[in-house]
Amino acid sequence: MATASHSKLSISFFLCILYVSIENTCTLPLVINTWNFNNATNKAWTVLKQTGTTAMDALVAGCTECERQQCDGTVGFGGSPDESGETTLDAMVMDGRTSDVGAVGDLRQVKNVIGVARAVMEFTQHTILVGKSATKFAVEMGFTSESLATNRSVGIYKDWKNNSCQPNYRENVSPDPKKYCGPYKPDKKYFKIQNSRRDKLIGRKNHDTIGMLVVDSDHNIVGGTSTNGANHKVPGRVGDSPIVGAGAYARNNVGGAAATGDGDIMMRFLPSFHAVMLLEMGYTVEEAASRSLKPIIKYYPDFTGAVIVANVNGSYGAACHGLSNGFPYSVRTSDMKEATIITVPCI
Ligand code: SD4
Repeated sequence: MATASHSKLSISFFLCILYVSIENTCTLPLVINTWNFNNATNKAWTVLKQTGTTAMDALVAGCTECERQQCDGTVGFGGSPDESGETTLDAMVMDGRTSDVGAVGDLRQVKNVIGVARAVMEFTQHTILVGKSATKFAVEMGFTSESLATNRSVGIYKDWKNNSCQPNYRENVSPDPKKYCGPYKPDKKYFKIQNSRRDKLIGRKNHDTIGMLVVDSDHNIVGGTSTNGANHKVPGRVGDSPIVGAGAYARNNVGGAAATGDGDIMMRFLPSFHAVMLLEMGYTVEEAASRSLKPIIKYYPDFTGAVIVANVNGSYGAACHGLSNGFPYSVRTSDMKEATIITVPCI
């Protein structure tokens, strides 16, 4: 009898350990974001704890902090100049209560891109605005128009020009974009037999978006992203970050997800939407995160990227692919005094 209950105890102890090791669960509220951007996490947390604020206020404040601090040089102004040397920005916000979304792509000359994304949600019936017209909208809404260039972005651009415009996102054009700068023309001799992006242009060092999820004490969830996209992109390029379901997704009663990495590849698979659908089907946050990357890996085995996932009850996790040192994300819950960085190994 004693032995039976002892083994029962050890089995449940084992199951508990197993559960803890695959699923982090916290007391709400919860703020979680990609990479080790813990100042953004703490900022969102502080705003969330003030009276009269919403999860959306917290998310926008957290991502704005990252834009101001130019997190890793890949969020905010002064990073990732395009082929013409200009920094352009992408961002989105999504409210899980209503499925309301605001997004902006290829935004020029306005620093607070996540603020503009929120303005698209709050002051229009549209979902996404892009390019110079988005700048005009932003100025109408009270944002300042100013140059996003810095000494750093000018230096990155000059080095790239001096290096024969390498690395380079063009393909199937003349002159050979692997050797020469443009202008380019289509190469008529070319027949496409493989999917694009056979070269690894996106890695840990040139690409980091902040993707954030906030779950308030009433289980409301919001998600959002902010980035300056890909270094040396073709002007006009919009990445995955402002695309709903790709950059981020949030649905009340279920959960949310946000992605970072090679957006040109990742947006083809809507990993954030996919992860939330997997949560809805009953998968754990960890399973939803890793399963959402599986179709991408199947078609693009060399892609680099990661996804964070949270459900509305406070479980959270992440998965990554192609990052040799794993993927760090930052989280803060009621059980923590400060934002905590957790690193997951890649699948
Ligand atoms: C993009 N996904 O524009 C973004 C950049 C990024 O980690 O996430 N980097 O492709």
